Amino acid sequence: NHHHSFILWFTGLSASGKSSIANSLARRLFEQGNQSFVLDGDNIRHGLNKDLGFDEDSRKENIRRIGEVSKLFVESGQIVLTAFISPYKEDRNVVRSLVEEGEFIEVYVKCSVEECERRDPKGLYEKARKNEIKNFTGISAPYEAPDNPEIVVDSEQYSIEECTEQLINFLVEKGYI
Ligand code: GGZ
Repeated sequence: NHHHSFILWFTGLSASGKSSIANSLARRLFEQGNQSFVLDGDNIRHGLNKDLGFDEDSRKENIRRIGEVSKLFVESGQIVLTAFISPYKEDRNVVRSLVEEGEFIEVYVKCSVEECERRDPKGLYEKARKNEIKNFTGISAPYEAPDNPEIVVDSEQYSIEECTEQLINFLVEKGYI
């Protein structure tokens, strides 16, 4: 069962390192001759999904659209890396069911709320604590960790480079690249 196009679906809290790891992995893949494309808040929430907020229904619709776009990428023969919190199991499983078996690789970027809050690169956790941002994942909105992700990278314990290396090893071992 050999796949050349697939979705690497990163899920995890804000500031867990999803985008950094996805972008670092995309660079590594490129160096090895594998074209890929990263979808994240920068190119999706500021464009296609700029009409969506962060209430439960909006997040669901955010993930649904990203899933459909990712499916198109897979159909066009690409490797797509998505970096969204995607806090609901059900919504991630909907995306999983859109593509063929083996084409959806769930990557859980594991990092505690405490550590994400310590990092707080954009000051969002601080604002969430003061209730200046409502429905903030990990503070005032839920995050449902995956039960059976294809791979877990522990970004609390390991660096971006180490997590990237673990993902490359996974992809090689499973015959994806
Ligand atoms: C969570 C929020 C919120 C709320 C704004 N909750 O660290 P960031 O800034 O760059 O990443 C977060 C991003 C989350 O968007 P996603 O599309 O990944 O979320 S979801 O999959 O749940 O739809 C954060 C910022 O947007 N942000 N408000 N209330 N993150």
